Amino acid sequence: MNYCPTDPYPSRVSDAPGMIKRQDPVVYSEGQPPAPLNREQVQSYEENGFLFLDSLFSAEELTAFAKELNRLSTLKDVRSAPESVLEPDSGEVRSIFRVHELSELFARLARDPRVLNVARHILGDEVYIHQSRINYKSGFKGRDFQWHSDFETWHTEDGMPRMRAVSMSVLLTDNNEHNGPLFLIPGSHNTYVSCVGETPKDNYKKSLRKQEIGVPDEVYLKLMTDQGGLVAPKGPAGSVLFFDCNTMHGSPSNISPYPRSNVFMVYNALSNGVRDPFGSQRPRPGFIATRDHIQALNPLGDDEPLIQKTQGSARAA
Ligand code: 6CS
Ligand code: FE
Repeated sequence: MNYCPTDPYPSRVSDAPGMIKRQDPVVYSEGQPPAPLNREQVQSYEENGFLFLDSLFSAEELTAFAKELNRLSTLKDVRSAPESVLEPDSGEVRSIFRVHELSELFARLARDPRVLNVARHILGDEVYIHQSRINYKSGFKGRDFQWHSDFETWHTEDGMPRMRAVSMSVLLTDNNEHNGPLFLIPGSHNTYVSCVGETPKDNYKKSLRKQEIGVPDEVYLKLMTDQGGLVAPKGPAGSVLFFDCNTMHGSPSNISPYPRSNVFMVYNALSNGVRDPFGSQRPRPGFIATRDHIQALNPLGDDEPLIQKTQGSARAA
């Protein structure tokens, strides 16, 4: 176990859970003029640890996303691809990782100024994709995601040094109270919950299907919920949710007939690149945590529309 005595955010190192005050800023810059976020939006993100932007993408863009979503999930060998995670019971496709490289369309989405510049504003740095994924959460079969802080996993298992990363999720279907929306605890990003248990070897093979390690203690979850409440941002497809790497979140199973599919891009500050994991033995594979060829993302140019008329969306895997 690579226990680092100077680690400000130790987790899975003792049989007692703990709460550690956040030791990093939430919003790192004022943003380059014209800053993509206004003062109220920055304040709301800083206070809650997340920000919901309604209907950022157009109907035409959504049609292209939906087509790509379907293409990826029906690829001939998708179920055996390393990037695919299947539901533990039904075997339905639960997630596909590394979509920013598998799909030209989603590679461009990561660079769309409407979202990339928000990430650069919040993180106050050039950024790269630490992880991307589509969570399908299909009707009837989409299973839950246990309460967790992404940063607790990315720090412990991927070696992400500090809290200087933000998840951006585009709703590819409507997210409503019936189809398993994301639950977040406002304000929870200011507390790091240190979890018990030791990271098993190749934990990701299990945790991406059903997370059992790095799930915070229920006493602390109740404390944070009593303080901050529970929010489940709802809105039409095309809306976008930004949430801090340490905001506590989870989502219930989808027992409605309708899917709740979202694509996630995790922007990490270039100065916060992953190093040796702080807790587990071996780094996780590159399709879950970018480790090589880390370089800053450039926004799409005027000659690079997100939706290209004759777009080929496939990319060599
Ligand atoms: O382990 C991870 O990186 C993934 N697990 C969850 C539940 N959220 C973040 C990420 O997709
Ligand atoms: Fe998560």
